[in-house]
Amino acid sequence: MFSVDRGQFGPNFVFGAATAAYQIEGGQTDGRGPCIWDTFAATPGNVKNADDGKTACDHYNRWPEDLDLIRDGGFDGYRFSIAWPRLIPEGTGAINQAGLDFYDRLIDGMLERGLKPFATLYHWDLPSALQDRGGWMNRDIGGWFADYAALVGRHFGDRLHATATINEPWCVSILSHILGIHAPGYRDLRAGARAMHHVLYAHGMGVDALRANGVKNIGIVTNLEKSEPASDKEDDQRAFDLGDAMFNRWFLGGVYKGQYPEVLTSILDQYLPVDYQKDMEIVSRPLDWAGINYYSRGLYAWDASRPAFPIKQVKGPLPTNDLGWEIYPKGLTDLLVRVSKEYTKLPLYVTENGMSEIDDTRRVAFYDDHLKAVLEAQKQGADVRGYFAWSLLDNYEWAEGYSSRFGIVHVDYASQKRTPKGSYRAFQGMLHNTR
Ligand code: IFM
Repeated sequence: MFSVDRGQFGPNFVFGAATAAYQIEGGQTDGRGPCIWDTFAATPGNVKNADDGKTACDHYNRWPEDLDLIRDGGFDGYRFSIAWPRLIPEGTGAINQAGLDFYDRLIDGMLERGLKPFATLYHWDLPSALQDRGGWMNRDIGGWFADYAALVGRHFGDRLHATATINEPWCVSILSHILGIHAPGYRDLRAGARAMHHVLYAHGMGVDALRANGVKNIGIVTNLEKSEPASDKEDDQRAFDLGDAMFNRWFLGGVYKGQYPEVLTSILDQYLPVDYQKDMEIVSRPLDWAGINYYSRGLYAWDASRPAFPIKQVKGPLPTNDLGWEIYPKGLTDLLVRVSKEYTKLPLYVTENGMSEIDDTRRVAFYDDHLKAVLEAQKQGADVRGYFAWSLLDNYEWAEGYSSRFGIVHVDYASQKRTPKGSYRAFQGMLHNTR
């Protein structure tokens, strides 16, 4: 049971559950093209147990059961992503009718069940053919993404309640091109700097293409971290400033102010695309809502042994989830308030929040504490309009494979049986009969 009541969040507050295509769909048939996660996962050492998304939760076939679970949980909305390589197998050019048909069924299935579709266009499954052409390092991705967004807009736009261009541009760029942890697995500053700009440029191009095709209610989903200094020492304060710029201010500043933080451009200038400044108007196209994914905080200390970025993240003293991420509900309040004070007055949605954990009683407490943190943010003036649990199902947790379980519904991967956990029941208890 949660200690909060849905009435406290306001009359039109949207409660939802979230997933992403590669993490749950499987169904790599019917003309879907390969994506960067297929080969990244096939490369030894990249993913725990060499797990891949070939079958995942078989949502491609079992979607009616999954939508029933969302409806029966009392949720108002479903945040899902569309797989670019399912619609356009080579990333550009020929369209896969079976892909359009799948998302037609899925979106109509949501509407039939009274669920609001919150679509995300890009949740990391870049068509491999585009990676061959440089992927996020190539400025042409602005046009490729705009063409894909136009197709989504034309075909599905009038049935979508809300549309996000990109999920977590920090992951798309820094985690995947500088830290090498996600596909395509680069550890290269030039690759990273290019991806950091192109992902936001493509976002802006996508916004224009969606709007030109009549889509309303457009946003982007940034993953934010509550960055803090590891100590009061001046060096750690400087480390925090740089860490916060990398994680938060680059993306928030770009999208909502058309400006990147100087502390970072001064380091990355030599690697950023020439004349990137000319794109900033596109990067900061007006939006209709702002999505924020929140999981943890980051503690930063100075580390002189790393000349380009003299910072490191250190472990903090707070309880953690089973991936070692500190649990810090106050961070969610602080970030929501910060975004609404410093960046945008748009309606805010917590588009992901959740916990990797086997012991579900800890997950119930996690959700309860974070829901209270949302109420506190509202009290402090943040215009928060929705909250999505990550995730509906246990699923493919990227480099962690299937060993990490974020679901409020347990998935037995051998039988594909879904079993609601206590956390699902807690949401159901709070939401039941109130839609
Ligand atoms: O599973 C991911 C999701 O794809 C994006 N946001 C964070 C989640 C947990 O790591």
